[in-house]
Amino acid sequence: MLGRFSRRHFAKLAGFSALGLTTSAASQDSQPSHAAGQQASGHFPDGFVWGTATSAYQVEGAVNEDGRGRSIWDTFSHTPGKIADHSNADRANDHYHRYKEDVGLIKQLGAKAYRFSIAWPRVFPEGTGPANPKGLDFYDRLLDELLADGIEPFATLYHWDLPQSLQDKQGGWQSSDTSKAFADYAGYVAKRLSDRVRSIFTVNETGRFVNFGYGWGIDAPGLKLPTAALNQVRHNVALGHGLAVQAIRAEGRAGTRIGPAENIAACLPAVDTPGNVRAAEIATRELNAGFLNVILEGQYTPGFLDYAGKDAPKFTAAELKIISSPIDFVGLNIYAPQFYVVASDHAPGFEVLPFPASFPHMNSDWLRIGPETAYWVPRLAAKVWPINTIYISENGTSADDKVASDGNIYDLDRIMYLRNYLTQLQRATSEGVPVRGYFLWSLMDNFEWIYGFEKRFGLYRVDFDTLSRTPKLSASFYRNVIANNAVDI
Ligand code: BGP
Repeated sequence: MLGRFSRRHFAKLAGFSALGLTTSAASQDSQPSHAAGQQASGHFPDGFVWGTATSAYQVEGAVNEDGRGRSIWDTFSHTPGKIADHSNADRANDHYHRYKEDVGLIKQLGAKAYRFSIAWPRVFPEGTGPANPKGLDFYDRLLDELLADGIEPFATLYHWDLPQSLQDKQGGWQSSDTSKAFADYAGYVAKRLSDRVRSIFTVNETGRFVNFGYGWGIDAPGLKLPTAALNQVRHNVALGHGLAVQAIRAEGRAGTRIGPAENIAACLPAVDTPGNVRAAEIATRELNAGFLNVILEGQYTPGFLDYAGKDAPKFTAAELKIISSPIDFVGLNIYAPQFYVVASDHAPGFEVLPFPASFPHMNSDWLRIGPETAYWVPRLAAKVWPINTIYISENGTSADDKVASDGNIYDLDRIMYLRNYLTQLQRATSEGVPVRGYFLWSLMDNFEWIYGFEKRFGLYRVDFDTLSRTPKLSASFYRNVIANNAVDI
């Protein structure tokens, strides 16, 4: 079942995968679009932020401790048939109790930043109403530990673990009351933690959880809503993001930095010509119309609204203003190339090419290998939108990560993947693309949603029986990159 829902279906992301796809011939122009060879040394800019990432439900465990409420992922993972290995994250990595050891793992890498998420149902067990007095205690301890070790915390407020009662009461993100509840939660967290957390990601991967969770029934809450309702869900999430930005500005310390972490629809020129690069810019804007573009431009594109027709989200001008509240950075989760495009004479000016069956992928079927994604996606994003700070908020790969007879884990495929993506990212920074940091997914193997513990993305291998953590070879690779502030090309 799971195979049918690979991220190739991301094409349907904004509900209009067919937008403007014509059969016209690929553009044949042949001028290079930029000067080549500007990146010589493999070095990243001074002050580049090297980090790793995890999320609450995937690592914390302790789901019944200290007053935590239920989340939609507790319900979903306990529903038979939803998780490939029939697991759940009741215990996961037990990070809730082992956070000191885990901060030590970050330190051993030499990483200076850590992206984690806060579990909304720990803070407001029912989503709204009285805060749990113990709800932020764990994060207080975690923050103190990180800061004592000189590691800068980046907190994500919503990495998919919606309080179950909001789903039960009001259909979760189907209601704009959830957008408001999210803002209240965001303001509360900012008030309590922004003395130590200076950078906050609002929402992780709207492009995934809206479609997978509310459209195709693959992720929690497992709904299959019709298009109009799905577009409204996405709009409510965008509204929740905007309201949260305002609440954090109102309640948090001055200078708290805010932005989304989005799995941007990754559009790349199939062949690097000026015409195709322009086509990829158009595609970047149109294929991200439902979330990133409305946040950054303050309007739904005419193409999006035309395509949606009667299924378009209902919105007001005042909401668009809230949604596009100024932000400080954009986080881009970058894994696979999704749309290789060429120029087209037909509106809207790009054509998406089909993937050949032989296109290579990593251990996860959906994770096609396209290192240049790490170059084009930030470059095009910075061209299309007024962004002066980009973080790669996630990048990484699963691998089979077997323990060799000598006890080591020789994850050479992960190293190959990282080396190539980082080389392309360095190419972007050397051309002035404003990428300021990189968070490798993931610090350690964890509960990978519908795949359970079957897919391993960590730099550290976790034995889910003993919960011991062991560095893989890629941990040495990454330590070396961080130490040199350069990729070994
Ligand atoms: C992103 C999520 C992460 C992580 C990663 C791997 O979508 O933000 O939480 O899970 O991708 O993806 P998956 O577990 O679906 O293979």
